[in-house]
Amino acid sequence: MDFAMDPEMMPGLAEAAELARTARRVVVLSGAGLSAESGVPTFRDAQTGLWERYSPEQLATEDAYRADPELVWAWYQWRARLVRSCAPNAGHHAVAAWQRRLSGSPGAGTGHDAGPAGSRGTLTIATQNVDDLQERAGAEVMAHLHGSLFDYRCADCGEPATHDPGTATADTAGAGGPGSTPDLESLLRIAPPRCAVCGDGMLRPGIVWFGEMLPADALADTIAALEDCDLAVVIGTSATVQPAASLPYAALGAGAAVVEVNPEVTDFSTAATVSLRGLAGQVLPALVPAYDGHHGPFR
Ligand code: BV8
Ligand code: ZN
Repeated sequence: MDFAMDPEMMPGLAEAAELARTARRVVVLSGAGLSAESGVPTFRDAQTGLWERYSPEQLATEDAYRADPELVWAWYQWRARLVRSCAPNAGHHAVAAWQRRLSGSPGAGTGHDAGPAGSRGTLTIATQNVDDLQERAGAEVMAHLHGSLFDYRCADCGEPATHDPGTATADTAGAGGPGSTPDLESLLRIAPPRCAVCGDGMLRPGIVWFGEMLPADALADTIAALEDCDLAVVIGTSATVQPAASLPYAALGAGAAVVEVNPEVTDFSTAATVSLRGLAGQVLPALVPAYDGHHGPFR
């Protein structure tokens, strides 16, 4: 078993890799840390550029949107454009490859790593992340528990809407801050488009704000998957925001093993079966089982 990382280097890695090799019903629960190595700031990382002066917790609420829709709308447009300028990292690709290998999908490739025709298991992804990097790495994501930067709806009639946030511009280059040019300041306020259905409402991002319920189906499907899995992998979340932070316990309660991947200790670390102190982009490629080409188990 060749690791990019030496198992001796990281306590628990060999145990976690063995759990990954034999697991057939895997659930991945991911947080902002999975996208950190792609350059997407985690929710609590200091805001950069023009946005340094604002606290994300204050902006990510309906009250903030109602009080200053142009500011909140501009913040989400900035974040969407920033995500557009980032690429999936090795962690996203490892999860996507694992999903393909377990499902035996043609995308698993035809060579050494190909899975046999037909499914040998499942890997279900539920994420707290509002970016689309896991999809852009080729994976199927069952649930975006906190919504997506690329979904929109009318704040009044609720009708879904399409909107293109555009691509990276000067404001996403981290420019701005004191003495920034006046046009960058104007990027702090952008009027949300009007709803094409009711004509009155403004568009809002399809994001779950603090104080808002998570999408009921997404939450129920995630809990059901966790209660049925034999392994859950919790990647890059500080386990502070509820109810998402309680989800890993559903897997533990159902008797599954739970592996945590985080460079920091979290409130969940002591409950995890194995807690790996490392970066997603380094640890996950070492966890994903390499298929040995026969119809037997993963090597
Ligand atoms: C709700 C979208 C109530 C916004 C987000 C108990 C039960 C229910 C609710 C509550 C409760 N207690 C408190 C609440 C209220 C609140 C809450 O949890 N507050 C917290 C602050 C205490 N919860 C809510 O409001 C939720 N709603 O419950 O509704 C209700 C009930 C009944 C009826 C009506 C309403 C809604 C919560 C969703 C909020 N929206 N996101 C946006 O993005 O703009 S949450 C947002 O913050 C993220 O999605 C993420 O989930 C969360 C944390 O963000 P981060 O800290 O950045 O990310 P993360 O936690 O993932 O931390 C980064 C981690 O990565 C770190 O651990 C770091 O070490 C690690 N890392 C860094 N680099 C790497 C890495 N790991 C691996 N590799 C690396 N390279
Ligand atoms: Zn409307």
